[in-house]
Amino acid sequence: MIKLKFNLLLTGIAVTMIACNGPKEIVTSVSEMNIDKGWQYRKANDSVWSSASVPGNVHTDLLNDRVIEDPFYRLNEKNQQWIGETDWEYETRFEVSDQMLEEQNINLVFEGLDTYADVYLNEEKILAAKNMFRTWDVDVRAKLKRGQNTLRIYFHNVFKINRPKYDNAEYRLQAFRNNDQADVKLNLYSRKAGFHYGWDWGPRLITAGIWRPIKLKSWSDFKIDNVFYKQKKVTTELAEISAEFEISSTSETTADMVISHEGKPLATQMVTLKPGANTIVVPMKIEQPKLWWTNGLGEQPLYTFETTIKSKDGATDMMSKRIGIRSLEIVRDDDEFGKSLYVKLNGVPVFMKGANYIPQDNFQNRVTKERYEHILGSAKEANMNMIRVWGGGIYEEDIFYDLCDEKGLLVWQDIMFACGMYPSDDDFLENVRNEVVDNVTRLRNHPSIALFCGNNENEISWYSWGWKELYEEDVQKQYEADLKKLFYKTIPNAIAEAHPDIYYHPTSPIAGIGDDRPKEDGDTHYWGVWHGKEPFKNFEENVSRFVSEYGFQSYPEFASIKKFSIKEDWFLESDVMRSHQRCMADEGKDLDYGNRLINTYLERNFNKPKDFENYVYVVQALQAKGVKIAVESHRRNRTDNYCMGTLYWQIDDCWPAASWSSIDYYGKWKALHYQMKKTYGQILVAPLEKEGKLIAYIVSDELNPIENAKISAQVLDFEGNQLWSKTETVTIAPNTSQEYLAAEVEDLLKETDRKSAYVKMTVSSENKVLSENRYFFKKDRDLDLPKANITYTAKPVDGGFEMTLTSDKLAKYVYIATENDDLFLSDNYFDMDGGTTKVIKVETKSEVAEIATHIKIISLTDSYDGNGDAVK
Ligand code: BMA
Repeated sequence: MIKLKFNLLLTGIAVTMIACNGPKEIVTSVSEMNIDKGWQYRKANDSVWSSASVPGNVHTDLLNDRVIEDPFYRLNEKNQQWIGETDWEYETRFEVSDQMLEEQNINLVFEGLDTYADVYLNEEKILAAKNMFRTWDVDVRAKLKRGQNTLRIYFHNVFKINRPKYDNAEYRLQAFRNNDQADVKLNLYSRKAGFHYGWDWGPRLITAGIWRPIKLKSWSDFKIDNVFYKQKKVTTELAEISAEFEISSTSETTADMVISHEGKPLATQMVTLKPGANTIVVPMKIEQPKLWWTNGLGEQPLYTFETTIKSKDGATDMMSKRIGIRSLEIVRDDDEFGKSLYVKLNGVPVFMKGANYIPQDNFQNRVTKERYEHILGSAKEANMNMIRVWGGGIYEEDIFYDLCDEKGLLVWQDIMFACGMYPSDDDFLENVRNEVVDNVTRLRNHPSIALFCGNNENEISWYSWGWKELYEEDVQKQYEADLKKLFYKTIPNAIAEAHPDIYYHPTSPIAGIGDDRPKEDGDTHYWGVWHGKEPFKNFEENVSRFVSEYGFQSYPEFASIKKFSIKEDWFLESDVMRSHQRCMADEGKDLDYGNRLINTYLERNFNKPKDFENYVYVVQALQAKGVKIAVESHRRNRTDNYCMGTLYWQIDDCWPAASWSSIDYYGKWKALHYQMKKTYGQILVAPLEKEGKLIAYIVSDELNPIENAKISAQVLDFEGNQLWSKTETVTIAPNTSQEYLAAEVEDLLKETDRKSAYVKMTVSSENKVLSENRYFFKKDRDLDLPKANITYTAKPVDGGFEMTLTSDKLAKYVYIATENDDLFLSDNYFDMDGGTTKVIKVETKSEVAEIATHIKIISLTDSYDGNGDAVK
């Protein structure tokens, strides 16, 4: 038997075991070789090969080769459509040693092929892959040669394969269309990320290639294939865990199995393995476990369990996995309002604050660890505790879930289906079943995984978007039966195979979708604001048990726009700006639909910005304003577990464009993200004007009461004079929302009027401000805002500098603009009361003097002069 160096299989990135005990010399009979070198690619059957990067895709290879230009720049995407309509080939050579050939098992494992790929080993076809989300594991022992072997992968263009399926179908399938490409429906037949075909925030770039690693795995004797640490019962006293292993063995053998944590054995068992697949269950008990909590409620302790299995004759394998110990339940109880949908973590109902997440790039190989760290770190920073991995993208990389585990972010994981009708023939169902088992097995040990959801909007689209009416009754019945097969049978059964106890949500939204289910049952997507042009105020009347989607668009800041466009593009109707705005109507014919929606709201709320640069600034303020109203309503309504979650659409972008995101493609926080950091705080003071009264609600996500807290309300004029004030000492009730202070608006405005004053509310405890909010009685457009003069001083501090801003008068949406990428501000787009100062921490490696040359500080009144023509 060949003994190779210890090859650690990890889900975690931090290896507790190694950190605690120092590197160990462990041998295992399983070896792994990455096939990532020497790759070449070519247009199918071309004579010339060029070098390729693996993992990667054909677009980034062509870009490296300078065959194409940056697809995100200006209109480049338009003339790159041929790439997706072409067949491509990839090839490499790798060496196989005599030693390896002596192993009893040798497999090639393809972790991600996009999408229809015929794989040839030494010119013999070994695989016809047809699902980018699956892992393909092929026994190649008999096909490998001593010395050099050739691996060639032929990628068929998806249209060629899908077209006959589409043409020969019994009935036509529908898909959400947001660009002018009718063939987007063809994609329903392939298991490939929906957004590759374009979405209402993303370009149409149909990739092909080896998008995840290829590994050659060899072993003799036995191999641990995977483990599931099933948490049977978790309390603060005891965690009862059943460690369930799948082990492949080549012969009948007995071995010692030891599971340890930080070098200390937790469970030891003698196991008897039979040839083939074995399931071994090891019960484990952990006394006084440190429980895993979501961001804001506690720590995220993670346990790395290391399992070693060793037979008498010295064969060894080991596996290391990191888990978090917690109990998690999705509560779906009938109650006085309908049927709940909330997370109970370690026995406590927890309100979910978060966002929807889309892939961070059209080209997955460009999403570095740093980019994951930035987006998920920003989610944590903005006090989120849940991220929804939306169904039109990808099952994310391991690093994504590792970071969610570390940051206390629960994951609402969609299965990859979105906004479409899908086929349900046996071959398709079997393909999906395998995809689901692969991915649930990969993800099930992460404490961050909260639930699996069958799809995004596949039912609402059928029942409420007019699709059902397109068909005769018999087809309607057939399709409804097909939909049930896929989302109520195949998928939940596949999930249960790998993770029997997790909650499965068949579709999002599940409530109010036009079928016969009640409105108050589970989650809703509320798009009355935006698509429905309803006023922001309507967010207040459209609160459901869990609002899993809603949002409002904005543009990236001007410095970001400059990166993908040139001066002549800087107006809304330019070809470039239109092309970077994908929210369209009438199958892509109405290019100005998205911008018109923005402008409808802009005109309702703000003065007309004087130029394009100010336009993008004001639109960010507009987005922040709208979503703030939504989140405050959702959080105010958490009393009695009525509304227990809010996930705005969307945290990130896959390319630079107008979209609903709170962080742009280049990683810059928009006004919305800064706003969410405040509005998602553990304590929120949320004012509401109702029936002549201004009411202060305090929402607390804390699990303990806060005694002796102070709530104060001040009426201020725009010069900073206090016209009225009231302070009360209160106990803030835990994990709920309550009304604490109420005043007649008439009394508040005795000495002033709605246009000239506002109410500032502050909640503090032990001299620490817990939440601060301002309530304006009129829309920004109708306020008598003075021109504010803002000055600043700066002093170097560790890691950057500190800016102290002073404003003589009320300044709204104070925006510190800079073109420097290496710069992160602790706050931006904030309000300043008249005659006050505010300190901002600026993280940067640059010198103050350098930044000072191009920093620009403006507030709302600088954005208009009455003659603006940016909004048309
Ligand atoms: C939701 C999402 C996406 C879409 C967004 C904005 O319904 O599920 O399909 O991008 O709306 O329109």
